[in-house]
Amino acid sequence: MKTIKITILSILALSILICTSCKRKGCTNELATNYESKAKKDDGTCEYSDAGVIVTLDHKVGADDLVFTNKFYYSAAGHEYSIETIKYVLSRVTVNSSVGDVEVFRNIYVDAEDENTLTQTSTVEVPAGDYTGITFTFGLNESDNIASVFTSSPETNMVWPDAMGGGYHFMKLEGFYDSLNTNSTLQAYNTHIGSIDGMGMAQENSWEITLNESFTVAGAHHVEFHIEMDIQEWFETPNTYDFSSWNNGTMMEMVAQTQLKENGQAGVFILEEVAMRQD
Ligand SMILES: [Cu+2]
Repeated sequence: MKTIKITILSILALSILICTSCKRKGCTNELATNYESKAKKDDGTCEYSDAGVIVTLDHKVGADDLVFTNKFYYSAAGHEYSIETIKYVLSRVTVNSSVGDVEVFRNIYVDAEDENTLTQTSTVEVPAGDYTGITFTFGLNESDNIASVFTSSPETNMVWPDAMGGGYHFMKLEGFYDSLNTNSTLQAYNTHIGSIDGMGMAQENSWEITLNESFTVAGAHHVEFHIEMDIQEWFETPNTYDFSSWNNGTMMEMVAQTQLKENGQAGVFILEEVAMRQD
């Protein structure tokens, strides 16, 4: 009787042992840092490494691709216009999550004509986890908009006159438009935006933009944000911006600055995609 009992017990013990080893638990996600190739059942212990951040900037004009100089676009005000230059500054680029935001860039300088500025790689990594989107400032906020923020060219070429408050242009968007009144003669437009504080005028012209999209960083080597600027939107919504309403420049035209600011806050920037890269 005793022998039978022992036999039953050892069979039981053996089967438990076999069962445990055949259903070994552990992390079953190959992208995790603690992936266990022999694990059959995931026990929720997977851990992931931090991911680098890449921001790419894409420029469109309505439905069209941006082509410099040789292409004319139609503005909502009825002008044909070309684009010769588009340079701008974004700052305090921050990836958002419910457990804490991570600033990945303090400043980004973009020249749409310079390929090197269209892909920006951060030195900061974001921890694995769930995220809700990305926030950045168009231009430089009041405390950041100081002379020492940029120290070398081409960024320093964005300098804003001291008499108008100093700091930097937030954007230079320039080209030519047809003059509806004088017919075929092309006129230059200089859409320059920056914060104004001087010559009897004051207006803060930087603003924060949040682009929401839920994503999870888990096992990606890089998380890549594809941000698009729709240049047409600077001139369209909610204000129909008319190049011919201003003289050569807009820097001292408060109404122009306000129209551009309101349009910029509306729909100029779009988050096209958040892509996870394994490389
Ligand atoms: Cu200017």
